Amino acid sequence: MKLPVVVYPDKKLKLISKPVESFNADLHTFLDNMYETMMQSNGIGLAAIQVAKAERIMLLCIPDEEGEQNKDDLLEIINPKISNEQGTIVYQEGCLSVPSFYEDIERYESLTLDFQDRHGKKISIQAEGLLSVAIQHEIDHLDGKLFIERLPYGRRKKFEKEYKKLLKQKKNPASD
Ligand code: Y12
Ligand code: CO
Repeated sequence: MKLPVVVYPDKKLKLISKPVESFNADLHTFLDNMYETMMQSNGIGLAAIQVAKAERIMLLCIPDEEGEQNKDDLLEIINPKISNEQGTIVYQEGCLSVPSFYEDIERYESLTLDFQDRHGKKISIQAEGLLSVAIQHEIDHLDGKLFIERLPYGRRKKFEKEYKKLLKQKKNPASD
């Protein structure tokens, strides 16, 4: 089932998500629904708060060299912790909760991610490049932070002005 995506400036996106304690059938159904929502929305990453659940859950499905997303590459990440952050990378980020906006954001180039899978099993991976960027973007969601909050003052102001205009157009398309 595709779930509705929470869109900025909804205040839910500012909530700090809580750790998952039960790795039960309800969690598995929720993860399956998140996957459908992400894929049907053309996303490569989705955090639970983006579908209104304030729990430390995120999905990532990074495209391969041909740009295809394969279910074998799906990462279901629960209660993540990052460490060993190194280097910097600038990547143009987008977010399903901030539709139509893409901005260059600086992140760590590589990191170690420790998390639990849908059964509660502990997993550790090394990430670099786009995977590292996407992990940091989604962990920000779990901490109530959006990528636009990482923009310098001037770019953030410009974003707010353009976004307001876009929301107005969406509300009243006849006014353009
Ligand atoms: C780099 C890139 C992305 C992330 C985090 C995950 N972000 C996304 O998955 C964003 C997806 C997205 C999809 C959109 O829809 C289409 O392209 C059809 C989209 O388009 C519109 O809103 C109109 C915007 C974003 C981290 C790092
Ligand atoms: Co996002």
